[in-house]
Formats: sequence, structure tokens, C-alpha cells
Amino acid sequence: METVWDRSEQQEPRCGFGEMGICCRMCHMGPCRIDPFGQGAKLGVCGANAELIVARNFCRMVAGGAAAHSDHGRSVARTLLLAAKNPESGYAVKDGNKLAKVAGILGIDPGNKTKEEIAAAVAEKALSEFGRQEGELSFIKQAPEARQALWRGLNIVPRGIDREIVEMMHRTTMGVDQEHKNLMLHASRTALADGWGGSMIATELQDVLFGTPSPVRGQVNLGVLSETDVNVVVHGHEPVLSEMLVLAARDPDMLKLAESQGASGINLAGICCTANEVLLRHGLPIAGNILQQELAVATGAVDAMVVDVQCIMPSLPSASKCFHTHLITTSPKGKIEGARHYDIEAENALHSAREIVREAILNFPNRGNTEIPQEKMDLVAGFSHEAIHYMLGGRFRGSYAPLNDNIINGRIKGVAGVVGCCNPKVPYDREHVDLVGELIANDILVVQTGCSAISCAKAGFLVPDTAHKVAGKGLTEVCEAVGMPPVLHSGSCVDNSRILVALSEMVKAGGLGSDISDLPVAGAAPEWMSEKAISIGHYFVSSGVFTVFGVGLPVSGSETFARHIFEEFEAILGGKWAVEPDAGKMAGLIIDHINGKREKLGIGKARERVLFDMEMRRNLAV
Ligand code: SF4
Ligand code: MSK
Repeated sequence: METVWDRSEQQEPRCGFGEMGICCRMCHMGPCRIDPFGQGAKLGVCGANAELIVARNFCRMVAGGAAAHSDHGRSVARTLLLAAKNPESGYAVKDGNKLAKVAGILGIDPGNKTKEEIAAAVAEKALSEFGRQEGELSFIKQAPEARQALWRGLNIVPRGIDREIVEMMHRTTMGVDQEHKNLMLHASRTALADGWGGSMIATELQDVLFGTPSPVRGQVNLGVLSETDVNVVVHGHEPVLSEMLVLAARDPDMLKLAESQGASGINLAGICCTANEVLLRHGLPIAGNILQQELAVATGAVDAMVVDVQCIMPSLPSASKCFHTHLITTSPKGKIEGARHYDIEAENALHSAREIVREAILNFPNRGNTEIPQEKMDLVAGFSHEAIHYMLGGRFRGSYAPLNDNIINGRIKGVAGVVGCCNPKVPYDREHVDLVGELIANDILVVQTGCSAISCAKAGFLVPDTAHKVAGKGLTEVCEAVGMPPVLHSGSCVDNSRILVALSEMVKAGGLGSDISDLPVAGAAPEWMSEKAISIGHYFVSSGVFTVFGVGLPVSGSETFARHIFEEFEAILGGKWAVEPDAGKMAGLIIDHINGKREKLGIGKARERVLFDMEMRRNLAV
């Protein structure tokens, strides 16, 4: 059986033009490529130069990522509408408080409306945000006033989610927007339509439907697969189906059927962001992150792998054929040649979820030899911004003020969001673990989402005990007082929008400046691979956050473009990009940036940097 690492090796040496972002396929006069060393072509056939080609490629990645997150948000909004209108659907409003809050943001007057009527109005308003042509997205109001004013001054407040994505595609087609700086401003508008639009709608409405996460225990790594239970592994991004699979797997009739096939129960585990969603809301185990999808199949113990959309490797059918695993696709948007397909829409999700679980159970007796690794690790996850609010201040005075106080008094130096994918170009999980280890050793509180959170969970960073083993003295004191780990798992990729809200709350709590760009915070995606990561990176930068990516960025083919996003952008939007493949140096950049912000705020007493060494890593029970 081939894995992602074998295929990655077969791609070496990779195309240098692609890696540097200077290959253009926007029209059929090309494909064109620019010689980065100045000996060959300096222009494409149409006359496009390096910065234009790099900019258009970068902007199209933003559009692709924003489209993926936002289409996810749209399907959640449709599901909420169904829940409101059809009580038989299996979906219902689980968090009335969140519903009321979101209704307020969307300007819906609850009046004498029932919960269902409010939910329907919220869903309809959320759906209208996608096709809106003018005005401003409603969730923008959550940002600090100064940030909103800056966006308005630059005319980049997103009007409608779909509109900005379409316009990005239009501007980057052959012969339209030919100024890289102008393109990047619209890339900001598009990315903001993702972070403060599509992703935020997905997160907030998922909380309404399935509950707002609060701290919950769980387990992670391939060792969570069971030798004796039917293993159903959910993989992808949208919890609309997996929530129904949770119900189906707990159905007493299904449990009886499993027993009749010789199994002792049904074990529902997850891969990637669907895993994060079901962990956060149900404490269900995570089998692994993106690079473990084939490895889960290779245990021979997965009776069904059920996938929906995003980050699902087209190699899965051939991997599954080596074992008894049934690969099941469920979204009409995401079919895979060689997989079984159940066309699942919200309307029939519960019924289909039962059918899928039944199929997995009936496949259990077909298992051959299994080889399940023993490794698994405990973790605590579920740190939504509401949970952090409550944890720090308690039910009656929930607030971000205690966090700000601890930043001001220097126990916590700052906050870093470390997120994103895993990439087979670098040693698996290592960049995440080394970066996060060094940040917490230097008293920087880390907030995580996506596959990065799963990497660090496997390393043992997501249990409160880690604090005194690895974290700096100040951060340890805070973690012990509150009972939290030094690394907070906030959810899936769309839940990066939780971090935007948390940053805004920090500004509102006071004492750390008037805008997100004043805060001693930074973002990082050390092993990114997806277009979605580029959209996330750019909405953080455009929201005022210094953001560092590892593994390289496809922009090095144009010094002019690189200078624009690495240097000039800060003067425009208060945040900027950086790229640094080495985790230790990346930590250094983040620490220096945070120290710089502390100095500006007048709270910076420089402390010596602590290096996260082998000894500290050995102290972890990995
Ligand atoms: Fe070449 Fe210009 Fe066409 Fe791109 S748009 S492929 S640079 S001719
Ligand atoms: S799943 S986008 S590999 S984080 Fe969200 Fe992981 Fe990146 Fe997919």
C-alpha cells in the first residue's frame, strides 16, 4: 500500500516555478513561466510580470479557501433552517443562548417569536449574507471599532460572501486587475468575507445547532481504534452528517445488531476537522489528522470510513481495497471514484446515517488481521471563546480582563494561534510540536485549531499537567490557578473565527490598545498545505495579526510581491506575513514580535528566551 509519504518522494524534485509561484495557466496562450534568475523570459506571453503572476496565484488560493469555508457555512445555515421548519428532521436548536446572541448580531428582533421562528429568521438572514450585493457583512460588527474604521477607510469591508469570491476570480482572470497591490486589497476583502463571514457563520450556527463547546476530555491517536468494536471513522469537515452518525451509533437497535455480528460495541472516531467537531461536542476520540487517514485504514480495523468534504485524499479507495474497509462518500459535492456513495442532504441525514452504521456493522465480520498501534494520548479540548470567557472570570463576571491582566503583569507574554495542516514535505508533526513547545516554554499561551491541534494533542500538550513540565513559570502559574492546559484546543478550521472573536474581546476588555494590531499576539501555520490555510492566514493578516507560515510560500519568484506582503502590508493593515520553515526560528520571530508589541504598550520587561530542548521534550509522556 502506497502512502502520502511515498507519493511525496516520487514528486521530487518538485517544479521550482510552481514552488516560487511564477507559473501561470490563466489562459491558453500559456502556460507561461518567468525565469527567476533573469536569463530567460521575464514576461508571460500577454506581458504579465512576476509580481502579477505571483499575486494572481496567491489571490486565487485565497478565493479557493474562502469558497470552501463559506460553502460549509452555507450548508450549516440551510441545516438550521431545516431544523427550524421540520422538527422530524433530527436537527434542533441546542444552544438557545447562542441563538439569541447571533440573532442580536444579525439584527433580528426576537419580539414574541418562538425559538423555531427566531432560528428560521437567523438562518434566512445568514443565507442572505452570501448573496448580498451591497452594504456590510453583519458579523463585521464583532471587530473592534478601530479595525472596522480601518477597513472602511480602505473600502475593503466585505459586501457579500459570494460576491467577493466571484470578484476575486474575475479580477485574476486574464487581462483584468494588473496591479499586485490592488489585487491584494481585494484578497483582503475576500479573506475577511471568509473569517468574519462564511467561517463565522459556520462556527456560530454549528454552536446553535449542536451546542457551544466547553472543556471536555478525550483521547487521540490511532490507538483509539478498537479491536473489539465496530470502528466507524468520520473524516472531512461538516458536522451536519457526523452529528447524525453520533445518534445512529448510540441507537440501541444498532448496538444489538453490532453484538449479533460479534462486536462488543460501536466506536465512532474521527480524522481531521470532523474529528475536532465531534471531539469538542461529544468527547469522541480522534484517530488522527490529515496525514493519518491512510494509516487508519492500514490498521485493518476500520470497518467504514465515512467522508464528506475537504482534505480527503483521492488515494483512499486504493488504500481501502488493500483491506476490508468500506469507503463511503456522503456529499453530492464530493464523490470519489471507487467509493460507495450515499447522497446525503440534511433532510435525510439521520436515515442515511443509520444505513451507513448498519453497513459498517455488517462489514465487521469481514475483518482480516488487524494491527492497531498502542499509542494514544489524553487531552482536554473545547475552548470556545465563550468557554475561555467563563473559565477566566466565572459565570457572573466572565471576562477577558483576567487574561489581559496576566499579559500586563507579564505572567503571560502574549497569545499565539498555531493552526493549520500537516505537510509530508517536513517530518510529520514535528514543526507543530517544536514551535508550540518553545512558545509555551516562553510563557506564550497557545490557541489551536485543525490538524495542528491534533499534532500537539498527540504530543501531550493538551492536558493541564503539561504546564509544569514544559511551560514557563508565569504561564504555569496561570494554568494551575485556572486548571487549564497551556495549549487551548478551539476546534476545526472554520473555528479560527473563534480566535478572531477572542482577539476582539481582548481589545474590548481594555489595557492592551484599541485594535487587534496593538495586541501582543501572533499567528502561525507551520505545516500548511491547503488553500484554506492561505485564506485563514490572509484574514488574520488583514485583521492586524503578524502571521508566520512554514514550509515556504509560493511567492519567492517575485521580490516585489514578497516585499509587499512581508513588509509593506503592515503599514496598510497592521498585520503582515512572514515565512520561516525552521520551527525554532519561527518561535524566535513570534517571540520578538510579541516583545515588540509589549514594548509599544509599555508593558515590556525583556526576559531571556527559553529554548525548548530535548530534555523538556523527554519530560512529556509522548
Ligand atoms: Fe501566459 Fe498571460 Fe496567459 Fe498567464 S495570462 S498563461 S502569463 S499569456
Ligand atoms: S483538516 S485544512 S489539513 S488543518 Fe481542516 Fe487539517 Fe488543514 Fe485540512
